[in-house]
Amino acid sequence: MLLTNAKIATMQAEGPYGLIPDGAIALDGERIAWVGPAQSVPQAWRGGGAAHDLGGRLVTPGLIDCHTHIVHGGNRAREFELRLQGASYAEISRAGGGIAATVAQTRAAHLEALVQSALPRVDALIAEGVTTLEVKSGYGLDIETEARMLRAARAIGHARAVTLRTSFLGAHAVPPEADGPDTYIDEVCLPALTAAHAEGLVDAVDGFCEGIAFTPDQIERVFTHARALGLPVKLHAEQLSHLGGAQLAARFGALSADHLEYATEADARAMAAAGSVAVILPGAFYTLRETQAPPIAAFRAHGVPMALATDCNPGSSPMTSLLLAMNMGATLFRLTPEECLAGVTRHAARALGLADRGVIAEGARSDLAIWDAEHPAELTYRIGFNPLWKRVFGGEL
Ligand code: DI6
Ligand code: FE
Repeated sequence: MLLTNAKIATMQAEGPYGLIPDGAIALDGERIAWVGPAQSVPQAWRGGGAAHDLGGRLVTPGLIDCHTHIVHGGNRAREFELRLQGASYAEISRAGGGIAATVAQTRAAHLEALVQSALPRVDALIAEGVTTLEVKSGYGLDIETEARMLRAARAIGHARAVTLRTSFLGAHAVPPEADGPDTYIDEVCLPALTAAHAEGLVDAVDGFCEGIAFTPDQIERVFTHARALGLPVKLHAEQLSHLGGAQLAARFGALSADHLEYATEADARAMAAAGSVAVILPGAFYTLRETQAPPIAAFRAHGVPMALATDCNPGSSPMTSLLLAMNMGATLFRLTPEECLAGVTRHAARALGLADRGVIAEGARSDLAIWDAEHPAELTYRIGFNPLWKRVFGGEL
């Protein structure tokens, strides 16, 4: 398939957006065979059967939402009301609400219910050009429900034209029945990880390092186990306070550290040295009405790649729009529109350890988003408007 008459934001590192103003893309099934200026299309691809004139439309890599909790039972609209009346996220969590409330609803949902309730949210992301989606467990907090969440995630990957990547997040919260965090880690979380991994359900291991969740020492035990199983790690770090999670993640060569509102310059330096991506989650910052912004300037100065994601979850970020996350990244954190687009393409791929996507380049996966837009900055600039025309997933328009 040859796509012609396209404005292409390749997102290759050279030049703004790696832009080709009048370009063409040759797709050989699941892989991109060639991309370049219209006048240089290789002879073999000229005059072939399946040419599509895109009418000058904008083409970007398929978008990647690299941090979601999109599989979960129920919702927390009632807590949203309580927070508007003044209760804080941490207070609600200490009173047994918050993550624990979603755990109860997730445990009560069978596999098919988890899949069916997640699909409309997944479809909202797909409608915005998402072709790769990460999904975490972490609302089961027992061996069976953690596995069921991940099975639901895998089922979604089979039900829709989207690549699904899973992260095991057993260290998300201490469940109400547990005899303290240490016992929970040793007797539930680590065995749950072993079991889920044995079933082929785990692509990466995540944790929540926070006062209302787990200490760096406890997370380190989870990471050590992940390493023994040969699984990459990532971490919710420095979201509500600074506990040292970002540097712990860096020490383990983490794919990413996520949230990072309270991260420091030293954290940025450690993450740069480790090659860990900073995953910025403006939906949670916005929903929790945080005032401390992540240290974007330090990430920039130290060359830490920044990704952007929805953090779609029923508590701190009930958001199913990656385009809105891009707009928030720019307006709340002063990311440039180019950084926002790199954050949902090239850098998001890296946050998932995927080297074959996130750019339009020879050999990369044929995952594309085609937009009714003239310039890539439009994707970040608009609020609540979806200019997607079509997606290409694995070479299929
Ligand atoms: N940080 C978050 O923002 C979400 N999880 C996490 O570790 C919140 C999850 C929730 O409130 O249900
Ligand atoms: Fe999260």
